[in-house]
Amino acid sequence: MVLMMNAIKQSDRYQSPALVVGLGKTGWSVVRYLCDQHLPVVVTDTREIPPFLAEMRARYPHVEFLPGMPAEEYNHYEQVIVSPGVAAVSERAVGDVELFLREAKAPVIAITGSNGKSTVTMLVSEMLSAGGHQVLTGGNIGTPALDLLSEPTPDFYVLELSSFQLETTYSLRPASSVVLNISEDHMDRYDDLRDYVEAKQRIYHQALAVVVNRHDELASGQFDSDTRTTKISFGLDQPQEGQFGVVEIDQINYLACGTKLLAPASRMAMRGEQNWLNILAAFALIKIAGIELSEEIISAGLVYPGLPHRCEVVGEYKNVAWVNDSKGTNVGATLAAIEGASKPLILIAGGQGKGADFSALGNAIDNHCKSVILIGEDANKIAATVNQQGKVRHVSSLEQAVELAASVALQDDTVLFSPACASFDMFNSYEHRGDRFRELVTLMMRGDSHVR
Ligand code: UMA
Ligand code: ADP
Repeated sequence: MVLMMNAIKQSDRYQSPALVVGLGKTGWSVVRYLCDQHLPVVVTDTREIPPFLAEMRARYPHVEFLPGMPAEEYNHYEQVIVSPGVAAVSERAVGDVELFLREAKAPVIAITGSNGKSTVTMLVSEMLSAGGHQVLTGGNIGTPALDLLSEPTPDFYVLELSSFQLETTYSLRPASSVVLNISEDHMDRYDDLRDYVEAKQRIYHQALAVVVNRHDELASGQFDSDTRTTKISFGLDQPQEGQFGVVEIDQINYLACGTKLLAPASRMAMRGEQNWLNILAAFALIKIAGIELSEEIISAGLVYPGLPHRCEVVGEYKNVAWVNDSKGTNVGATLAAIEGASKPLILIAGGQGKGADFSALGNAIDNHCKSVILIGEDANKIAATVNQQGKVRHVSSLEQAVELAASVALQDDTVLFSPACASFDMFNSYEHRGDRFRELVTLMMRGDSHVR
């Protein structure tokens, strides 16, 4: 122990410390990674008491914590490692994913897009595992990438990457990568949609092989015309040879690669055409990474039930279906959920809008919803985009929203909770929000008229 302390002191003396900005999940993984190599670290956060401060103080009491450091001071440090939630602060800043990639020894399959990232990440992981490959999964999905380095080297790393993480990543050379789709998100962080798309497109820059959505020009970008990189496309139409798509025969839709039928789409446990796209993208990522699509791999994708909070049926009561889509945190996700839901539809939406344009949501409410119950900070912004104002109801809590939905729902209706907004005005996270919705629906089904 004394020897180890000396080692820290010695390296402290000879190396200037790295600055870690943000002490959430990512910052804490970076601190552990650097401290466990006895590298000197200084940590800052805008909050006086960030989420992992107590853990850090207990485990690494020597690490200096300097809350509220002004961004101008970051440049005093040679190495600046920023959390994804920190908007670009210094040319020199890198993210945790960059540190991970400098050390990772296995091929990486990298997934981004506005919606479907976590679902496709899980599909690829489950399918590769079913095919007998060792897989480690992380990134934006929740396990910080650096934590994967403490496990034995797998056959593949499967990484979900957000636009924020891609902004500060330079060494990514994925075996295969995809931008699943683009719709407006995080407009409070980017100057315009082009900036957001540019960040997403970084996943393609040095990729060995790419998968593109052939019906989403913003997502596929330069790779629509680029012939230098190995490329496979996916879409819901009939695919050309070697591409993934849907073939209709005798009114049955088959997931297909070229003319080869892989399985009827109805065999998928996950519902909705958005999930046909997701599984096709996952097939393409695996194939282009050099793995044959065996029966085991295909079956694992078909039976995958989906993650909680993504169009998850949480109750059937008096012939009304209650669907939790709390992960619908942008307009694109909620549009897909509305499209895929059984009608007649009562929508519960609202929260923090992140600067989004809600007009497409307003149209969808006019055309597909029997009523909409709005909650949260940006409820009025959503309401303003609906032409048929008679459909709009405002309430001040999720509890009231569930109570009102229960009182107006008729047999065969669906109540869809898909906020199209972030949760932070009323909840800690989208999981917290979705768990509360599930709990309220369960209470309501038990016969409690007062869902509170
Ligand atoms: N902070 C600052 N200065 C800032 C901004 C934040 O000091 O300017 C501090 C906060 O006070 C807080 C800490 O940074 O203490 C939080 O850091 P963070 O917001 O980067 O969050 P982490 O806990 O590190 O989680 C991040 C991702 N969060 C974001 O990108 C906002 C998680 O994705 C991810 O799972 C995790 O790393 C592991 O990789 C969440 C997310 O919402 C699910 N992602 C967005 C999305 O999916 O739309 C991109
Ligand atoms: P992400 O990780 O990109 O947020 P998720 O798989 O967690 O994606 O799903 C987030 C939301 O997007 C959910 O509301 C889900 O129903 C919806 N969704 C999933 N796949 C797609 C898709 N391909 N296109 C549009 N929306 C989708």
